[in-house]
Amino acid sequence: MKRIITYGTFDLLHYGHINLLKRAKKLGDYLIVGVTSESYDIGRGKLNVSQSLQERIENVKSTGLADLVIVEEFEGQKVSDIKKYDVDTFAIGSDWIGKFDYLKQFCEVVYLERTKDISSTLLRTKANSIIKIGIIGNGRIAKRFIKESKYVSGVDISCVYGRNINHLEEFCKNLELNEYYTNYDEFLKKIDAVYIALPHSLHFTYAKKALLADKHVLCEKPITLSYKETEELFQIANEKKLIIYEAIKTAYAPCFDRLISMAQSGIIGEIKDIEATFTKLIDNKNLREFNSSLGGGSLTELGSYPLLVITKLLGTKPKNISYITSIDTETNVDLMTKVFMQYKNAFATATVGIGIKKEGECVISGTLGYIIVPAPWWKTNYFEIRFEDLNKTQKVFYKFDGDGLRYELVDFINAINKGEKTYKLTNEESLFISSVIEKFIDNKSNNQNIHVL
Ligand code: C2G
Repeated sequence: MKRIITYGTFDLLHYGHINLLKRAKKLGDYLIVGVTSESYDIGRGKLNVSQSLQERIENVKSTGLADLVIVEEFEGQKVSDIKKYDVDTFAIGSDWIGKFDYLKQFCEVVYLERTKDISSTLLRTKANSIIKIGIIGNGRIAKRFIKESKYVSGVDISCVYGRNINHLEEFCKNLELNEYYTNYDEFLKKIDAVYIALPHSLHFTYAKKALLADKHVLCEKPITLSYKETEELFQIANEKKLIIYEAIKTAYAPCFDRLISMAQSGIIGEIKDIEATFTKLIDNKNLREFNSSLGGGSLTELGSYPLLVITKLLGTKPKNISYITSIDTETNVDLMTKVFMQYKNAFATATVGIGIKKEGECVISGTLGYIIVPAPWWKTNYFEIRFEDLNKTQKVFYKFDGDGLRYELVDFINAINKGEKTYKLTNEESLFISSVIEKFIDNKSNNQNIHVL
């Protein structure tokens, strides 16, 4: 008798899962299905699983395809299961290609082609339906986003929109997407929501069109380069009762949320100063980041992160904002920029650079002590709360899984499905960030109120 084993979460069981189980079953005579436990899913960074273990086991049993259902509790269990059940073949979807090659020393390993563009009609009527997301843009961040989406239950990345057919074809092939579109209206008809991963200067046009077509929008940061444009998008979304989120990944990360809560708890006293730095050297001047007509430059590229921590803790109404910048004569983009903000009772400095390198830390100073978040603080997973008496130092760790894009995606789909409004990045905060960036762009082009190094 040939024994096959496969594993999965099997949340909101859909055709993709059933197809997989059917084909796994056909590989042999006896099919064992491992269903992941809640704690195992949390441990491997899979978020937003909406059904309980019991319900998911029932899902699998209801297919009638499994001869035995077991629970997967820990990393490494696959090896012991294969030995214990004398398994001949381990089967899993092609989204895991290569990942389980290490099992080849114990049994045959088969990757079965994943079902593209799963049908969600079965689930539409349920409270937690699967949200079909279309990707706009086929660059680096779009790729990362698709990979991260595999760790979020309840989303289906259905298709991609772009302009260059060759690039789109390759993108779909590499990322196992079914469809691409070069016609935006056709693309919009296929989906519930869009993820916009285009150069900054194009965000507004595509986001507005998507909202007007009744689609929810998750837009890479900065959402737009102007206060008015950001405001218009929020207004349309509000009138149409749609969700629009600015994808500043840090804002949605669990450890960053803790950092903000602890800083606000009074543990370091009154917050008087924030210094946050993010530099990322980009050596290829042909890239978007060095193209000023596409909105390139240090502040547009990276400013959202330090401005996020500043606005979360000090608010949206500084009395004064000034800028110091170093401009690249060749491309006219800012290689490094410092934004100084003076609030009623506090100061803040945001430092960003794509052509000058600096330690990327964040320090929040108060009347009783300070919090230091070491680089890369924007992928927050650790911070220290320090006082005059070093013995009182507190160290806080909390994991930041993968590239962190999964967190914003979870909040986004929860907002769509459950109407949960996020406090993690409010419209007011996004508007403030847009206005600080816009003011810099205006000052830079008028050569006013700006110190050039
Ligand atoms: N699957 C598929 N087509 C889809 C969606 C999923 O073929 N459209 C497959 C997956 O590749 C996997 C199985 O269905 O083989 C279960 O998918 P999930 O519930 O998403 O579980 P997953 O996170 O892939 O678990 O130990 C757990 C396993 O490593 C994988």
